[in-house]
Amino acid sequence: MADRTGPVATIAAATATDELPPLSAKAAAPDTIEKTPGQSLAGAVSTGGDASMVRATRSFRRALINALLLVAALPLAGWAVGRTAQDAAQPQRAFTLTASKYRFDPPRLEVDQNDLVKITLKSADIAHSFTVDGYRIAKRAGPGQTITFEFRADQPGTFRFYCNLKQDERCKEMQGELVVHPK
Ligand SMILES: [Cu+2]
Repeated sequence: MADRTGPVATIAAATATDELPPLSAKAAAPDTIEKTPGQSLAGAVSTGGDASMVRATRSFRRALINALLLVAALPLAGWAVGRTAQDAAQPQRAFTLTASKYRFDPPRLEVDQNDLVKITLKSADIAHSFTVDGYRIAKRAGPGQTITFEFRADQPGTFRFYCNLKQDERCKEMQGELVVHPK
């Protein structure tokens, strides 16, 4: 027994002492890293081979991206809720526009951006149209007819509206302004 425990104990002791130098070298390493700037620091970090360091960087990056996504998503969510509420609501701006030879009355419509605009267009005599190129709108009301249509005023700016019908030369003179105030 004593024969066996003896060598084992010595080996264990030897192993322990063998491991000491590397341990103390590692313990000294941080000092070395702090004292040596630049390249040797980068070398020490990469040869230090810290996979956990890389992992930490990745998870930090992921957390950062998540935070950014959240920040980006919040106003979007608010916008979506606001929009749904707006869509459900009744038209916010209603106008009755009379078109006659050769003018629109009233000649100026003012709304706020994102308003739902409802227009009732009455042709008092011959056929006329309400055309806004910027909004790709062209609605025709036949002679003596009244039509209704809606659109979302999503682009701010001042847009010319006019009658694009060719039946009467002077319809060209019919025009007005749609003013959409930015939000
Ligand atoms: Cu006209």
